[in-house]
Amino acid sequence: MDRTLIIVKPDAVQRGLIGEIIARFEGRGLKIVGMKLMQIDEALARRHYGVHEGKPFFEGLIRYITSAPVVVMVLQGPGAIEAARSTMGATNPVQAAPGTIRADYGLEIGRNLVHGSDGPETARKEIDLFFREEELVDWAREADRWILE
Ligand code: DAT
Ligand code: MG
Repeated sequence: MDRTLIIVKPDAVQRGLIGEIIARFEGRGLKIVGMKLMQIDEALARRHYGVHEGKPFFEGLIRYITSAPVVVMVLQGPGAIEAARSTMGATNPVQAAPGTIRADYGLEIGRNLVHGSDGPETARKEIDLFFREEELVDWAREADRWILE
């Protein structure tokens, strides 16, 4: 089963949108197999966003993601990466489709509320970066037979 790493970013936590954002993913049928509130330190932020190092927005991105607590989650389900990305919407909230998290709650690319892994390899790397194996819970959800054929 596919897994993806989601981060409810500092702006979303500060704005009281944790529950709203989790509900979008949960309602869609993605299963939460890991979740915690934490404050990302600079070293972890630089590793997580390593692919963007050197870009003009990089230092601002590091300041933003370390500026307040975040909620990190591992979501599981068929096509979890793509499903989560489409629920999030485009990177720039003004270009995101209405109904997506970023469109419904955001206006600027630097305050876009939520992170989701962009591919299977990134997902594996990001999950390892944020969670120890024993922090992930492999549980049977009773509703699965009504969500998954
Ligand atoms: P995504 O978060 O949709 O995967 P990304 O991986 O390209 O987008 O970029 C990571 C984050 O960096 C993104 O959520 C917001 C910020 N960012 C990306 N491009 C930016 C830009 N041109 N200006 C400012 N911030 C940017
Ligand atoms: Mg990305």
